[in-house]
Amino acid sequence: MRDMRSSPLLSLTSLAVMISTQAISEHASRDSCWIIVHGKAYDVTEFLDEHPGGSKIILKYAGTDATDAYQPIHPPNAIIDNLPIEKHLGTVDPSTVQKTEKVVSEAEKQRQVLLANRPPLDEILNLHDFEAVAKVILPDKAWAYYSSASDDEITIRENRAAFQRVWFRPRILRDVTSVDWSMTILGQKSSLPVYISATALGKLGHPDGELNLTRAAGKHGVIQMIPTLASCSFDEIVDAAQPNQPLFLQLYVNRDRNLTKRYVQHAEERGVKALFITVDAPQLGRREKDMRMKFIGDDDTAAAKVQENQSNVKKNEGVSRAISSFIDPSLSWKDIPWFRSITKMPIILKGVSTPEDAILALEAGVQGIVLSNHGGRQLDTSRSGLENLIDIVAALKTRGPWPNPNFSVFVDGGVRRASDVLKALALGASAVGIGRGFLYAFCGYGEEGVDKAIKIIADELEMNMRLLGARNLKELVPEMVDASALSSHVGLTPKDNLYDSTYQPLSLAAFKSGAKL
Ligand SMILES: Cc1cc2nc3c(=O)[nH]c(=O)nc-3n(C[C@H](O)[C@H](O)[C@H](O)COP(=O)(O)O)c2cc1C
Ligand SMILES: *[C@@H]1O[C@H](CO)[C@@H](O)[C@H](O)[C@H]1NC(C)=O
Ligand SMILES: *[C@@H]1O[C@H](CO)[C@@H](O)[C@H](O)[C@H]1NC(C)=O
Ligand SMILES: *[C@@H]1O[C@H](CO)[C@@H](O)[C@H](O)[C@H]1NC(C)=O
Ligand SMILES: CC(=O)N[C@H]1CO[C@H](CO)[C@@H](O)[C@@H]1O
Repeated sequence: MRDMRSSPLLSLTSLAVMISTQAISEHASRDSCWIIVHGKAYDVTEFLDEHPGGSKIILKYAGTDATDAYQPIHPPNAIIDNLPIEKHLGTVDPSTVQKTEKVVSEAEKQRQVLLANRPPLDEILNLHDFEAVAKVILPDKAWAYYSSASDDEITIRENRAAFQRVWFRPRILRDVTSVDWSMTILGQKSSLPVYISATALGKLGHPDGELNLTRAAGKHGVIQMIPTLASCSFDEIVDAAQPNQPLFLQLYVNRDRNLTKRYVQHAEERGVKALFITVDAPQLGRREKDMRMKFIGDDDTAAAKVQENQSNVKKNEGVSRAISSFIDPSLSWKDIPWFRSITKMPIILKGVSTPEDAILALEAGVQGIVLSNHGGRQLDTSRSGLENLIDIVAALKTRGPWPNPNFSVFVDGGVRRASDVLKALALGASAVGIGRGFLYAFCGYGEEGVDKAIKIIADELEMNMRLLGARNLKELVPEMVDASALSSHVGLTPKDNLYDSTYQPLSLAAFKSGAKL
């Protein structure tokens, strides 16, 4: 059967077939499991155990339409690309589809009310405000996936705290009437010394997914890094961009290098300007808020009509793990020459933490590195990118001219204020990435939210550069900051009230409701 996978004839026949919902509903068991996605029927029986998210979630929709559950966490083509063609059963006969009223849960109704009553945009004064709104209006699963970090979430909090261990040493009387923060990132014009870092699964938080991020970025001359695991397809995102709008691509490397090669070369053909290979995620971190949410969600599967054999079921492990099993943990320095052979795009390694690896990257001939701990989502208690910047810049200075026009050093993690950006630049960063700040902006307010986030950063940059006495980014020098406390992991930092009020503490395993002591 398997060799029929590529038969175009079969593909044409199966598309022409019309199947009634009645016929599909008869395949609602582990032995024969059909589902509907985007109006097409698929036989997923043999795929059940291969599904990265486990079989249970598919079985919940056995014999029925799974589109609503599928859509936010899979690129549109995932099922088409992953199932052999003989499992593509055909098109669902529309005349057999019952137009049922969707049952809206109480929680969802309440969420809609809160969404309608969110603060007007002109009352949003900073990036923390977007986060506070997102925390209230996002479905629980989306908030858990976005806000979570690994293990005890020490690193995500350290990412913020590190900025507060760096203090300014402002210069005065420099005629700061006009200040200018425009620059280029990897040769591309950028209106801010900030780019939008890749965050997966935009549709969990907003029905338009990543697209309004792309539009706002285009409007304001900001560069967006497209995630491999975007909810919208790569081409949808590129189509939403303006002609010549620079875009970067974040890459998770697939075990099947032919797929990786095709993906990278397609991106290059479509004009993507740089390839950021994520190197800190051979396996995704355990993000316990996300994992717990999955367990809570599983309660409604009790109602699922299909009984699972529990000993067969892999434990569901949250959205993160569900989507990431294709990532190749064997990725190594030996692969870098291969990447350089398949693309002319600049290659940047995202997720470097040590001077040793920074030097290896330089020697491997890549064009830059991102000092990042993946927003605290990977190795917990790893240091912040900002702290690593100090050692890494010192090491790179011993290997040629600094700043090196051919080797960029980016930093991300915990950036919420322009003052954070300026500290990183003063300490030698080429530019800074922001993940959650922009993500939360579009969750709450779509394209306008991202417009506003960009404007907030620009306003803060203007004020802070004036107060710091830097008229342009070249004038941001290490002498403008006191980073002497940065590597001290003891002692007090001032309380970060805004951040702390949106930070959701982890919780422990919960007893079943109704349990009596
Ligand atoms: C919800 C979410 C999803 C992310 N997905 C990816 C991803 O798919 N690939 C990747 O390289 N980094 C990913 N990141 C990490 C970001 O690119 C970036 O390193 C991080 O968000 C920076 O920290 P910040 O959120 O505090 O700005 C993700 C981060 C978040 C919050
Ligand atoms: C990858 O492509 C090469 C050449 O096109 C082919 O020989 C090889 O079998 C392919 N590998 C996989 C895993 O498909
Ligand atoms: C459940 O699966 C286990 C392991 O595959 C098997 O030994 C057992 O017989 C199954 N139980 C039922 C009720 O199907
Ligand atoms: C940067 O690359 C160019 C072109 O390869 C080279 O001529 C130049 O010397 C390099 N500069 C540094 C500082 O390495
Ligand atoms: C919420 C939001 O801003 N959505 C917008 C996304 O972009 C499309 C097209 O520009 C708009 O129609 C939506 O309103």
